Amino acid sequence: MDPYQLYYWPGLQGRGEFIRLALAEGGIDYVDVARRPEAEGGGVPSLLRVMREGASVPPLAPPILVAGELVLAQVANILLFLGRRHGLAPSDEAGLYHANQLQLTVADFVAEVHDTHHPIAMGEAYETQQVEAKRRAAYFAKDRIGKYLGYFERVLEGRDSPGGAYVFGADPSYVDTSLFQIMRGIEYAFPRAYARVEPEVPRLRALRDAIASRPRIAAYLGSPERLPFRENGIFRRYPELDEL
Ligand SMILES: N[C@@H](CCC(=O)N[C@@H](CS)C(=O)NCC(=O)O)C(=O)O
Repeated sequence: MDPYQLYYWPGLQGRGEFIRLALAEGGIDYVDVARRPEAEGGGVPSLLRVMREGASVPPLAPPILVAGELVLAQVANILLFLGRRHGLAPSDEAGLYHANQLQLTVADFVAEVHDTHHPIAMGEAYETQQVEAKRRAAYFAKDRIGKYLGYFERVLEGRDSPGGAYVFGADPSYVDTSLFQIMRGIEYAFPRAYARVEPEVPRLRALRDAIASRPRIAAYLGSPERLPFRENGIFRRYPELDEL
């Protein structure tokens, strides 16, 4: 089978990173198409092309995964597909739906993080909506980081078992790689707010560290494909939004 094709805005981690991390953990072959040069069929034009004409059910927005004839969008949906196919999700029905439930909760969190710097218009610069962003971010930093991370900590607490470093036991799933990403991301974007929550989430911290030291993840994190967090993605560090 041809390698999967991932399409995502080039030059940033963004939501594409949740897919890249799962692909890395699974040792799954893929081409990050829009990161290739335009002259080789990559770049933004390749992404726009697959959105316009690539699918029986067209995607609204990236990330997009092409698997043969199948064109899939929505992070949680793509991960469900990869998780089932590549052993990155529980194999029983309840486990699979629970993985999806948790990933959808990650997606809700990601949307809230995004809205701290773009509360009004996603297509306009942060600087044009800074007043609203400050208000939105103050609420997010005060209430929402603790609520979401506290929730994921409770999920892990309920699953405490001698053999289980990960959400579903001894083997990591795509939910674990996603939790790794939000832990790293929130610490980057909201270091002060995160510092207040950190003591309350020991299991999440242990999970983050366990994922970081997985051999394939460690190799990916040390590779040029792992772009740094910066002020063009979901997790942005604007100190004025991280005031307590
Ligand atoms: N819920 C979707 C959100 C997709 C999304 O918002 N993608 C962003 C990039 S991270 C985008 O390009 N949005 C364009 C738009 O919504 O107009 C997912 O999880 O995949």
